[in-house]
Amino acid sequence: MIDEQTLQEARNLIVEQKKDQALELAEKVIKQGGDPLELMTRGFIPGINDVGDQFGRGTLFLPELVQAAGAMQAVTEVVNQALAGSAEAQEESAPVIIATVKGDVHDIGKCIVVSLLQANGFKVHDLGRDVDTDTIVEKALELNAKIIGTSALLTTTMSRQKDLEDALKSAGVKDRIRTIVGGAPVTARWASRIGADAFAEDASDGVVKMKELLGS
Ligand code: B1M
Repeated sequence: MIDEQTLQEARNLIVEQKKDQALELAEKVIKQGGDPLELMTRGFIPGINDVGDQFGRGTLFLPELVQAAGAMQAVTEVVNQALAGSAEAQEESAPVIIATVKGDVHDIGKCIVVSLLQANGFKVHDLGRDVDTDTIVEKALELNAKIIGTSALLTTTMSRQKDLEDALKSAGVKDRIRTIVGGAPVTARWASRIGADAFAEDASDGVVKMKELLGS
């Protein structure tokens, strides 16, 4: 368990956009044997969520949001490297495709999901961010993927997840490729409304749901 004071410090450093200090803290905690995922979920993520809330209320502006995102991205890389270090041998299973949907450049959460999946032995093909539906489907077919996971952070880009369901149906492969959706505005209700096979609340839930989907 990481102590509350350290978690609070991690949170504050993101809110205050102190990238170098946030990096130092991440490296120190991981070196001391702290759980990188706990540092992320109980420290840095609440920090960036706080930034998002302030941005939404108009008490913090785009340049600060960008700075805070830069700090968040830097610590995410350190955390992801630590997660990758603990990765088990990758399974010889069919690969999983992950992407942030077209029109959306938010990829911090998606990258955490990818790292945690890899740490759990999944063979992941990360297509990146701002990826159009056709590319996702083409890649899934080319790699014979069993699961496609998409992330959407904007209410305006969530509809791309529905487009993907439609595209899989049109290609006649909806029954053999499972889909999982995630991202801050995405809910279980949305997943069921668009016909996605699963919804994941966070990265750990993503791993659980992927395992369930592969087993079904
Ligand atoms: Co933007 N942004 N942003 N932003 N941004 C939000 C999403 C917003 C809610 C902020 C706000 O207003 N309160 C708002 C959206 C409002 C809406 O849609 N109604 C918003 C806006 C408006 C915008 C711009 C339009 C701002 C502008 O330019 N005027 C613009 C849009 C750009 C675009 O995409 N076209 C924009 C830009 C940016 C930055 C580039 C500055 C930066 C992103 C940098 C990057 O990602 N490389 C940024 C950031 C950082 C945020 C907030 C503050 C934080 C997002 C984040 O990284 N969270 C965000 C506010 C918020 O979400 N609270 C906000 C931490 C991350 C770990 O969580 O991504 O939710 P998250 O991922 C979680 C889970 O959701 C889940 O697991 C992850 C780990 O726990 N998950 C999955 C996610 N995907 C999954 C997939 C899965 C499974 C689980 O399986 C496939």
